[in-house]
Amino acid sequence: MNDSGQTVAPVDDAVLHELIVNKLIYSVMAREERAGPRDWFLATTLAVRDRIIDRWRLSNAAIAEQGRKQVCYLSMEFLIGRLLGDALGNLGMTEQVRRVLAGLDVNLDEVLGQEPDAALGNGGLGRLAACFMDSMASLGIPAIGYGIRYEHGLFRQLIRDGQQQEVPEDWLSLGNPWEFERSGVTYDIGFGGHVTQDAEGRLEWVPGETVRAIAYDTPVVGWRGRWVNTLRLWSARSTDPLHLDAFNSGDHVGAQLARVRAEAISRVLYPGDDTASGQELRLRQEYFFASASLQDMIRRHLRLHGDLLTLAEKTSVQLNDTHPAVGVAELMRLLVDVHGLDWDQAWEISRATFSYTNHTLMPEALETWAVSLMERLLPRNMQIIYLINARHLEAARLGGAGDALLSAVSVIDEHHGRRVRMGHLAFVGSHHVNGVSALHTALMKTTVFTELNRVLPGRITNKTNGITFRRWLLRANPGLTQLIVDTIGPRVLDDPERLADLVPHARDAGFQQAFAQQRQVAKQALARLVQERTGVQLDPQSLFDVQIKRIHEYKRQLLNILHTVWLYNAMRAQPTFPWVPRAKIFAGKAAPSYRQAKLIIQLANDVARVVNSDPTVRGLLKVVFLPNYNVTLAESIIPAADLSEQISTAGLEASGTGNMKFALNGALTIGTLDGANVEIGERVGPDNIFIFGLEAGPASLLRREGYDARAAMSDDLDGVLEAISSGVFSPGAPDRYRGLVEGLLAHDSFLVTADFDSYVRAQRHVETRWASPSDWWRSAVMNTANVAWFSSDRTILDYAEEIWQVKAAPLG
Ligand code: GL9
Repeated sequence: MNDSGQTVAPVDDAVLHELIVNKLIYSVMAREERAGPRDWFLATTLAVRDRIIDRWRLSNAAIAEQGRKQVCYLSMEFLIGRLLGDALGNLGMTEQVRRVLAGLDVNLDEVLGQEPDAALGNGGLGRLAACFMDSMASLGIPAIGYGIRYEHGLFRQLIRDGQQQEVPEDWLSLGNPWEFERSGVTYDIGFGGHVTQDAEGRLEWVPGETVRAIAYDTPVVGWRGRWVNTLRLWSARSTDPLHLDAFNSGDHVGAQLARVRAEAISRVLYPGDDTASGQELRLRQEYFFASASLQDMIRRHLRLHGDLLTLAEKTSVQLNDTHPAVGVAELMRLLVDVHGLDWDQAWEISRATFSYTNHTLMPEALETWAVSLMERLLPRNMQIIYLINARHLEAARLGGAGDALLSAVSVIDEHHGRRVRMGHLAFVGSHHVNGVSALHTALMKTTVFTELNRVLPGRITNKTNGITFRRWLLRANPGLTQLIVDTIGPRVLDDPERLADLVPHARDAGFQQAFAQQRQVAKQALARLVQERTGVQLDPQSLFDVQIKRIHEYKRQLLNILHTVWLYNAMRAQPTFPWVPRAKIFAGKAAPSYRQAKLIIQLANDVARVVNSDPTVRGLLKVVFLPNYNVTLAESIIPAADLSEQISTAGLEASGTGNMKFALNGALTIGTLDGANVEIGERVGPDNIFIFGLEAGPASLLRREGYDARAAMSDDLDGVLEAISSGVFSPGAPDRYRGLVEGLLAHDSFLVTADFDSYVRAQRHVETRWASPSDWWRSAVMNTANVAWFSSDRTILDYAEEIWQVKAAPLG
């Protein structure tokens, strides 16, 4: 890759060699002759990290000297994956480090493979936060990502007898060379206790329990090293680690209980998927990181600017979903109770500081907390929420709102046993509220936030998601990147809009062939990986049809499996038909408590076993479920995909971001008009995407009215469901899927059967296109050429201009 245009002073090979070897000797304490790949990973990372630190300090100095406004991105999840490849790529050092390591008889790819995949997130929401961090650093937008340093990230998924098993993930077990423990940056976080009043009538919270938050900082280096931001993750420590009396009197376990309880807060990431867990520990996590982050923000602001009245001019806090929404009450507590501002002033500052991103409309995912729990765990914050709500309702009443409207916009839900609506709290406490795709934002206004939007109009705005091209094209697909650079020049590396220069090449047979050749290379690599991990042999010439994402009913992996069974039935019925050879590739994790999602994983595996071992399909159809989907695996799969499955029930996928990664790498999308698929379709053009199924309006109507699958079912679908429910794929347990099929027929909540025929037709169009390579590859090129807008740099610039009012200005 192009190593020019760097702003970090280059070192020559001999110097770099020495830097790495010195780290090996003095920091890893290994001997060159006996060092293993893990030692080299540590030594290389430490050497590269040193290159980042000077820029990091310059970035921090620039913020202080120029008094620049800073973004605080509050997120429970940062799904960052591996960092070394990112850092090398952004510093333009990949080829140099490869060369230097080769001189030491060490293979860079093997070294990169040593890094654990940091899975501090569940899915799209957490990965978005990671892409945003890369973009903010690349654009030179001063930002701190605030989150939790989970000791255990998302569970590792094993597939045993076709079923998901969860094993704890252990990314820190061998140490983390990226992070800096900041033992001087700590805050005390209270829980429980009571609220007292002093002689002047001032309220004070006396917590019953205190937990200490300790900062761990990771540098986030931007493209060409132009700017370095901080990812600051909080770890929980007990303020009372050992009851020595109890310990000395023999109670060795009891003596540590307080510590265990406190440190549980940052022990493990909740493996929830779009659903609020309703667990007390989860609320403790949310408050813990929101409070620590806001205290840190205030301390920094006072150090740099001396006066909290200017807080909103110098800081913008983005709430990534409602998980940090308790921060709205916490900032008020800090400003009023701790720093002595009067309420109205504090509220004005607070609302000018916060903005909130909504990521889902699924009713079960809208977080609420029982008032009783809040009162017990966060008594002062609960009082503040009441005060915020009282003023908010009073303003609405003065504006003419009647009882029904007041009840709908209240932060307290009085209908389900008194609960705090965290989305409402975030909405009321923010100056902007954004959705993550055009469709999603429109639906926010007509569903969950209809009434709030009426009472507080103009707050809702759209910011369609994006992805960092540096990871998802430049690093994940170096072959295709090189082809693009050779064709339209290296400027595209800095300016994704240049991708449009590929349009004239879309019809060029030579270019199409070169494009297809890169896909072939990626497919061969993926086929090797699939063989290693599952034993299934894929034909790299076959159409790689890929669905990778969390397993969820609304994402409709089931629809894809039904099509797989349809193909299987059809191939057996017409063995001589010229079928398009296809590999159906699935990967994804199910929330451990989500039974239906786990059953869908089992069905995919059962179908795979039967289809792959049936000689009558002659290898024309293969099915694989790749275990333990994560960011690293996605980087291998996406460049190898021909077809991208984005088939959620319309209206239910807020945006999707995998859809953008596939299109960027030239896969064609088969999808519903849902989330960002709509905007992808607008950009690549209707001829270069396969759209099917009910649209959001009719789908929601049908879901409300109830869909009678049995009455409307085609013979094709009937045959598919019959095969599954009669045990064709589970001969040892013929009833395994009877309930699943009966459920579909009784109440098809996600309209799987309703969209089935339309989906099968769209899949036929896919095959027709595939059968004509020049048409297929023209469409593929048109995808890559037309999705520049989905760069997260564009998304972040939109946030910066409209919501945060911060300037992008990298170091010179
Ligand atoms: C999600 C939406 O479901 C996605 O459609 C969206 O692309 C991302 C990012 O905006 O946010 N909301 C959500 O709760 N998750 C999303 O992926 N879930 C997980 O991250 C598991």
